[in-house]
Amino acid sequence: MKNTQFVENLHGEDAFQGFTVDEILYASDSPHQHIEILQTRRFGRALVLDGIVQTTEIDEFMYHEMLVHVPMFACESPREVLIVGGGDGGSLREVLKHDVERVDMIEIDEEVISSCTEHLPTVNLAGAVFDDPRATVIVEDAFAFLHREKRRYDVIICDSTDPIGAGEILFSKDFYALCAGALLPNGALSLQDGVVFLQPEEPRDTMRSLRQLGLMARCYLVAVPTYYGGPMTLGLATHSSTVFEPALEYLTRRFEQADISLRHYTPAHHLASYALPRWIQAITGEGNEADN
Ligand code: AG3
Repeated sequence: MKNTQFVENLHGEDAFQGFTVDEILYASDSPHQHIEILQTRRFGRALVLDGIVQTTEIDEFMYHEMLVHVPMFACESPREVLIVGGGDGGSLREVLKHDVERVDMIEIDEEVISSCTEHLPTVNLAGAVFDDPRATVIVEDAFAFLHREKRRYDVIICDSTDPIGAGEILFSKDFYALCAGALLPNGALSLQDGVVFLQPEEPRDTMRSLRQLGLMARCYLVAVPTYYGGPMTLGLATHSSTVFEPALEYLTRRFEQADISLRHYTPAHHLASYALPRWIQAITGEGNEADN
């Protein structure tokens, strides 16, 4: 490979994606991971953690809008929100478009926040999202935070890396149990669950754990060019059947009242993203919510 090309190794040697890189804007070993921010030729700037592409400027809105607005619009009036991870600030930016009172963002790696503030300003509005008076940024392991804090939330958004290294614990049943305990009765939890064709164990195991904890849980789909290998599964879990199955009229009313400007999410697409192809249903156990 020419050294102007970045190749992601998430799925081993057999299948991979890459970008032409015009400039390495940032490269550093933090106490938690290797952080790179690359100027790519076609995808804008890219955040890469331990060699795995997390987000790119050109398509981050697709991922962040679906991860955030699906749980936010499914709930009647979310006021208190928790973001787990999300150090680039993209999820926080989307949450703050809503009329929320408080957003706690628990990111383990301070250096992701500082490097993205400097080198990924389009994602976090040059760091302005972190300074919003409604936002509290806490640099801590989310597992330890949830274990200690007794605060409960309307919406919990797990904007995590893949279940490798520091991110692995965020896919454990013990972590989901802490999330379930921190979720208000009419609240919603969303999480990223990998590219289902190449990482089928992620949605399979996550759905099983969430349902074993007594939550209603489903996957919904988003196709983001940056995440190689077909659609990504996002997960949605709740204690409330109205949050689980919102009507189109309800979502449309919520969306119109919120009056926010989006590029990807629509109420109709929200519900469409729930409709899974048969092979993905077989992985996630859709239609079999009591499955253990
Ligand atoms: N977090 C999800 C990145 C997943 C990449 N993995 C993959 N392609 N399976 C993104 C963080 C953006 N805020």
